[in-house]
Amino acid sequence: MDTAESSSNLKKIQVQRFKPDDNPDNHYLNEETGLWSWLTTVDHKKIGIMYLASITFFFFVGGLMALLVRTELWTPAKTFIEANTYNQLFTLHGAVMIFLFLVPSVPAALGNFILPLQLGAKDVAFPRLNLLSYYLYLAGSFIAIYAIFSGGIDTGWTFYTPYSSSTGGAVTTMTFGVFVIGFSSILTGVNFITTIHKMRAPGLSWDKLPLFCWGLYATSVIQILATPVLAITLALVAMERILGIGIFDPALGGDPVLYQHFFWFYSHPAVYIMIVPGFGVVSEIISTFSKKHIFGYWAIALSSLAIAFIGFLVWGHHMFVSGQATLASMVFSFLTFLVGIPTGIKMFNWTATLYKGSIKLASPLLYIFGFFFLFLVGGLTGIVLGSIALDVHLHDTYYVVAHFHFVMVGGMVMAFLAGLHYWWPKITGKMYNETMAKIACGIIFVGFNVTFLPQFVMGSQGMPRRYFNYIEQFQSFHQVSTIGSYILGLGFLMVFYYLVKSIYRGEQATSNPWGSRALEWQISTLPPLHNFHHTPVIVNGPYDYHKPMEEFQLGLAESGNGHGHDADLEVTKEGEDLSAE
Ligand code: HEM
Ligand SMILES: [Cu+2]
Repeated sequence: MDTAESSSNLKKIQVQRFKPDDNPDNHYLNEETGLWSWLTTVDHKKIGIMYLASITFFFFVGGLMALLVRTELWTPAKTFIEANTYNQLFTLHGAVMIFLFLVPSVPAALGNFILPLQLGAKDVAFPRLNLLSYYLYLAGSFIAIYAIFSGGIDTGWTFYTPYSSSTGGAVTTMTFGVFVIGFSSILTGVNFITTIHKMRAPGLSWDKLPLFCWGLYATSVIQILATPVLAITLALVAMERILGIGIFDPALGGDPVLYQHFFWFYSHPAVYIMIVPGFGVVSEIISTFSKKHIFGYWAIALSSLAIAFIGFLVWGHHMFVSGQATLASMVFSFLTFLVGIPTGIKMFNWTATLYKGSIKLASPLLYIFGFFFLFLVGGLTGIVLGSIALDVHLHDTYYVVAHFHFVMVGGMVMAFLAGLHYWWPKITGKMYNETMAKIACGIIFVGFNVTFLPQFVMGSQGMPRRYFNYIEQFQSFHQVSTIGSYILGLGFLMVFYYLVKSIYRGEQATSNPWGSRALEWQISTLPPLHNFHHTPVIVNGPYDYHKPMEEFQLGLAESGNGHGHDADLEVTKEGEDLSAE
């Protein structure tokens, strides 16, 4: 066939093709067993799974708090909890969802598992640092949970001063927890950047790098540059509280607007920590399920970096009504609109990839379609909020709440679920119930819209966020929203149910159930402990669907030792003698 002919044109790399075994006896789950082997593992796959278990736990903790908040809002006055408890609940909901769930969700959980597999590496660059990151995350999370029981916090997840400098409760403990988690995030960023630079298999040039890796790369840059600012800011708040140094509190001679600058200098880029890796997941899934080369590879890869860069220049759009100079507001507003350009480029390229593809509407793609619709609404309402005149009216209303939930839940959580379904067979070796997955996706989509669409309406009519009481005019909106949140909760529970069930009862997954060309699907399921039996040599790109499948079965480097960049290897066709150098 012309398979061999086309690959023999590439004179540089020697390749022998072999099919991955579908059910090998030794894999990463049975080579080391027992609790201790998990707790001390430096295997990126197991660390990824530990993150996955942890974020799932915190997702349901945060979700429970959200349901309590929504239930309390059933009536305009007190329904069943005290106002103070209510303030603590929405604060913890926000803090848990952002710092304990969303920031580590795709990068630390899915990224850890998939990144080295996509690079053809046997692990991340610093495996022990990776384990340390996990324990820092866990330690920070426990400190944050401890804060709940030692007084609670009611400042909102933004910890705005001067309130956070003076209110009682466990603000210092909580900020310390977030500080520790911040280090986990920074170290993961360092690890991933080094891994992508240094651990790519021979032949895996930058133009063959999967777009998920590009997404993680852009995210890591933000994590390294922005997180330290948050850490210092929270340390300053703690110093103000403990030592009475006047930094942000006007009563002590400080400036509260300074706090807002510091906070949003991290937290706007942080929203991209939460969404850019999701973009990477979208690209992988779209290409796999439309069996087409991704349209505009470089446009998608570079727009992630562009978003990461512009994301550093727009923080002032959170401060249009904080007494910021009008000129500064205008500049921030203009720069905010610019974010729409690289994001629009991505949307265009994804749509163009689907166009005339042979689309298979499996559950991961269904979640991606949910992402498309919801993220589009989230992004466009962001442009609305970025217009100064409109934001003066909408600031701190339910419109903002709806906007960022469309982005964070409709965008990132949907992308996360899509990625989880997509890579689930590789991670667990099992197939979940596809019908249930489709139904759950539908329930989540409907529940989400019922919850958050009414919030745009009430917000634009003036319903403020974070209020315990409200005027009766808004009651029906709030009630619809509350019902929606139960539907949404049901959908998430269902996902949890069938995924966990699949581990025990699911059908055995083959090594490449989606027929993907990407490297992580070319190894056996479950992956071996060190991922690749031999160093793979990358000849084709991860989206080369125009080439026959046989070309994608793993090649092995002639003298691979797991680190090698053997430059002068030659290409041979299937079965040819490898020893002929
Ligand atoms: C990409 C992921 C995004 C996430 C995760 C996100 C998240 C958030 C969050 C959490 C807030 C609320 C801040 C608060 O507590 O007051 C917010 C507000 C805001 N977002 Fe986004 N956002 C994203 C994208 C965008 C985009 C694309 C734009 C504009 C192009 C945008 C513009 C704004 C503006 C102007 C506000 C301030 C609204 C106000 O305070 O009145 N956001 N966003
Ligand atoms: Cu922002």
